Amino acid sequence: MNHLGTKKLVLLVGAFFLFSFLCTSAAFAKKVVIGFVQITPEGIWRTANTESVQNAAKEAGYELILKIGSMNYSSASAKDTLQTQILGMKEFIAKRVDVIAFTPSQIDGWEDVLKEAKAAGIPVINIDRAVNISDRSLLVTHLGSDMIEEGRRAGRWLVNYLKKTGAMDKKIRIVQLEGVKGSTPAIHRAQGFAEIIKDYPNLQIVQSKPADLTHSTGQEVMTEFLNTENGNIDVVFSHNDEMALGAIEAIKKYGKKPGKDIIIIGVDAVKKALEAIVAGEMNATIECNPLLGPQLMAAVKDLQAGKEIPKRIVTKEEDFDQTNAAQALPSRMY
Ligand code: GYE
Repeated sequence: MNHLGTKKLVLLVGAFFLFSFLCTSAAFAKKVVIGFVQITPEGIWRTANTESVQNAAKEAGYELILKIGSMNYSSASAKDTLQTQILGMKEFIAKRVDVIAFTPSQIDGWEDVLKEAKAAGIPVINIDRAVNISDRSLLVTHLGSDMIEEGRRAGRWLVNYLKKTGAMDKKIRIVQLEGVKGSTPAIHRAQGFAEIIKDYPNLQIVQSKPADLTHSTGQEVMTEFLNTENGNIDVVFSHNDEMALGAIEAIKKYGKKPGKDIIIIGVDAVKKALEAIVAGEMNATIECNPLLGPQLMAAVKDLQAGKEIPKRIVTKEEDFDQTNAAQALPSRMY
């Protein structure tokens, strides 16, 4: 080969390598697309959760398509919300997104659509609320809180508090503000709480009803409880802080002192609940961390890299009361 021929060959090989480098480099690589089936926002927690997922996707350089359940999320519209969510997942399957992330509005009813996703070869990550399915291979992983344990933590907190304040020899009348009917937080938190208090016959749940995880319904249902029980209530166990904050208003309107006349326990540990604890109007909140975005994106990254992912990733959480709420307040983002 003469000198010119060698030069041409070097150039050609160089161009080939440059081309293949560009094709695999970030600039030319196809963006990973994540379809996220979310629940209609019911309060501060959900908004913080959605934003965490959106921000983390942006940071990771992934495209995120968001589908929310329906316009209104309540026990009355639970079936519709579930149907809208399932349709959202079907759309993602038809679109052939790279990964589907979802949080179920209802615990049951997911097996068929998850089978469709599996058949289409689309990996599905369940975040936040767990689902009831018989075939765990339909999910890559479940990332989120252990909500049965959250219920137990609330029960344990109450038992310790009653022991500490010397009230354990009395009959304790508890009312429960439940989450949306058929939803994981409602089912699991009630289950965990009941498991703990069953060992103490003086602790009795006298009223329990869904208040749909919202502030306004929490207030409404608490007013109803106060009226039917003639104010004779010692403890409110609320499946989230939003409803607990609504209950605080109902108790004040009824003429009683929340946090003093009636013990109030919530779940989530949102800023407003920590403030209510510091103000002495609420007694405890069981943290449920909504900031799942970074962990979700880390799982997607591992998935893309073909790494093994644990079938269950449980988020780390704390309990807050008078002893530590003020300390946590300045860094609470939501
Ligand atoms: O506790 C509540 C929201 O699914 C864990 O949903 C979440 C719950 C959270 O309505 O505030």
